[in-house]
Amino acid sequence: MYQQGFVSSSLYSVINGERKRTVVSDMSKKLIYFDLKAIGEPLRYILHYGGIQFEDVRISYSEWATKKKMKSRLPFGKLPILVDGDRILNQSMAIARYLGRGLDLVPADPWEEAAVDAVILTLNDLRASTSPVFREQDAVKKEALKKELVDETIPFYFTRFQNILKENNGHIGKKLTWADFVFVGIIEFIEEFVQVKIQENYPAVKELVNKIHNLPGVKEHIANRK
Ligand SMILES: N[C@@H](CCC(=O)N[C@@H](CS)C(=O)NCC(=O)O)C(=O)O
Repeated sequence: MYQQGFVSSSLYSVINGERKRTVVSDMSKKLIYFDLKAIGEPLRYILHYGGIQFEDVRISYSEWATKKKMKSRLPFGKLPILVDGDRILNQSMAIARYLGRGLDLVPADPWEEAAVDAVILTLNDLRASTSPVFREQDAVKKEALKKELVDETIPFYFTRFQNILKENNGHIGKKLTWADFVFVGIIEFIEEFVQVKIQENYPAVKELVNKIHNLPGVKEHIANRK
């Protein structure tokens, strides 16, 4: 699961070397991502909720574009990554589950564990289906794609997600899990990415968003973020 060894000499030193000028602490955990919410923000929510000391490293696009060496030495050339001591983990969902395990945010029951995974993987299917809307350059075609998303795709998924929340007392699983944080963060990402409103049409979703936003650690993070 962990990229141990892979990073111990090359990547780890590059990541740290790149940031040496700005590092002000000796925290062993770093979340490295762009200066965006997108798929990084749910990880920040979990880290802040857990009271985990970490360095929230934000890479600017200009930095990314000019530092090809950094990209080439990442496990798969993409962000976010979590640096934990001398180990590096890529893939935001894997990072969320890893952080969640340390915070008792992964269901103990294997079926429950898989069930929350399934919801998040399904939400990620929906997220992937929003990319054509974002990328389309032709205004008329873009509008048609967005209409299909708003009229068909989002209702298809979100009536089902809402039922899951209702069955579980407002959570994705039987209790608060890593999946709740990711669910909220990814919905916010979709809303911003393709300029759609989801929360206002699905009260159980909005309730979960409010619940996560008001958790200790997350609340302060949101109050302080740009
Ligand atoms: N499935 C991956 C997606 C990673 C990904 O595509 N990251 C994008 C930013 S959201 C990236 O690094 N883009 C820069 C590039 O590809 O050069 C995850 O969830 O971590």
